[in-house]
Amino acid sequence: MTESQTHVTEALGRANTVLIVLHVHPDGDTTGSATALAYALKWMGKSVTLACSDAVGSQFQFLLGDWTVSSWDMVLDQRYDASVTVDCGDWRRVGNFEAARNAAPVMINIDHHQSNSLFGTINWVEPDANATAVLIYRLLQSMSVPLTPPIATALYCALSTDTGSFMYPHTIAESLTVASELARLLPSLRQVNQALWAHRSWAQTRLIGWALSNLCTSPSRRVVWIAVPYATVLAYDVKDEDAEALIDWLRPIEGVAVALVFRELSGTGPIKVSWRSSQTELNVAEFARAFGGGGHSYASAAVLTVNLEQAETAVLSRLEDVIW
Ligand SMILES: [Mn+2]
Repeated sequence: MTESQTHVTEALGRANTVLIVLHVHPDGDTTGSATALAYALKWMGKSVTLACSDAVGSQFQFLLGDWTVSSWDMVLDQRYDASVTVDCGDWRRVGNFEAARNAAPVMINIDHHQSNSLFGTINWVEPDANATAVLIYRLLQSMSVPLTPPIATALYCALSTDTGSFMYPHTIAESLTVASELARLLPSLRQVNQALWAHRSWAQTRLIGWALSNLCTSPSRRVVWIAVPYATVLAYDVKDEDAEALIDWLRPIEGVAVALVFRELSGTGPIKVSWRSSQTELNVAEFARAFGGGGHSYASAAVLTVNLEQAETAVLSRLEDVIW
């Protein structure tokens, strides 16, 4: 057990009331990690509240089990013994950092992003872990919390989604070992895998079709990207999570080293830029950091307050110097 994990265990042991914070635009990892930790702390006799600035999407609702997630205004007047952020790479991902810091004297930051800015009072960050869920799994094991089916479901789904069903290039063998332990405890592995991977809406399918027919590439075809205007999002009537999945169709293209998606988040900007790298020597977290974002060496994102064209020019020109 690392020293940071010990600090987390001690701080959680002392707390009777805990606020668990999911990151903005919650994904499978933050939702599953938060839920599993909530069940564990409840089993330990603690009072637990979950908070997030955005609603958990329909795709990940089933992970929440008995839990509901409060919006920030619902918890603003409350005080807790400790707050825990799960899978938040920096303070902006917390959604309402001010509120989270004021909510408790201790802020525990549990995460696996290499670019984590260590904003907590206790920071447990392990970039080698494939998902924050792996850290929660280790934490629960060390605290001898029984892995009930809802906990196993939450952690398995978190790990499965953060590794692209264990197929992303950074997936390590430990993740499959953890997944195998968790899978044993699931009521139905088939059902969980179906819910996560064997389902795509018509809206998303049409958006993917549009994106693949409008791809842009650098002369060497080592860089590939798509720019999605807000009008297109409206025309295809797609949800945020539908558009998020686009990049997974770009990264595996033959010979591609870097894939990018530029997406207008509303009619007047800002622009979300997502990077994916299939080569270990190309650390896309550094590119994202140059634009105020962050992430992993293989997957990163930033939000730019410029228009779509300006975002493309600024981001792509940095890549032109390195690979084109
Ligand atoms: Mn994660």
